[in-house]
Amino acid sequence: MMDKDAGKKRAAEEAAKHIERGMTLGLGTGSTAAHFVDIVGALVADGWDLRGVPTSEATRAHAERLGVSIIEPNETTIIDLAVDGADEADPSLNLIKGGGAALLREKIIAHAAKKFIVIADKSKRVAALGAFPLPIEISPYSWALTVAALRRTLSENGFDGAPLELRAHDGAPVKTDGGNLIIDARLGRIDDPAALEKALAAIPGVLECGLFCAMTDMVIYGDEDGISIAS
Ligand code: ABF
Repeated sequence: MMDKDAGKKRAAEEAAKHIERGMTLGLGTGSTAAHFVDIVGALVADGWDLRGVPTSEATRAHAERLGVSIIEPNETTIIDLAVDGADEADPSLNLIKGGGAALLREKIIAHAAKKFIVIADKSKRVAALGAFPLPIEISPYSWALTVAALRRTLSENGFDGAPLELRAHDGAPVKTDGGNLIIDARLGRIDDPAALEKALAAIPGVLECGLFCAMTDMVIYGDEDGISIAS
């Protein structure tokens, strides 16, 4: 049985080779990205001049505990390198993200970064996206109307009747750091993720979806034997 955490750690260590002194770093969310934040914290403790832009309140708290200086996304327009996890990554480096409900801030930071590197254990490597339910962040103001529009758009894009689930925890809807809701769409296989990403973005009330297309520079997969890099 592969030790997933060892793979995650290896991938984070490989990504850390891209850190240079003075960088502003986009800090991802999830258990894999947490290993990268740990490394950034160790470098800061060693005197490296680094700043972190967190993609979630959880990552902010983790980075602050390690003494990493935090800079807010509305205080900077420069992110030299962003490193984050993913739920799935295909051979074209398209991703599904959002299992951790941080996809809106993650996508803003990933898109703004000069270089965006994804770190993952090898279980995230897929031939095609979609086995992992697609997270879609929607406004709580209009969720019933938005879900109806979502069903129509999915049907028009070949996903008629796809099960949609309002993400909940202990019976209450999950709220993102931004106070929004998450719909998880069980699509099965997404053959044209870029087309679907564009169609979903056109729906008023859909704030973001977990398809990250044509924005990843490198995916570093870790496993018990070492790492493999897709770029
Ligand atoms: C975050 O990390 C999310 O977008 C993604 O769902 C999650 C992956 O979590 P983990 O690294 O714990 O598998 O970036």
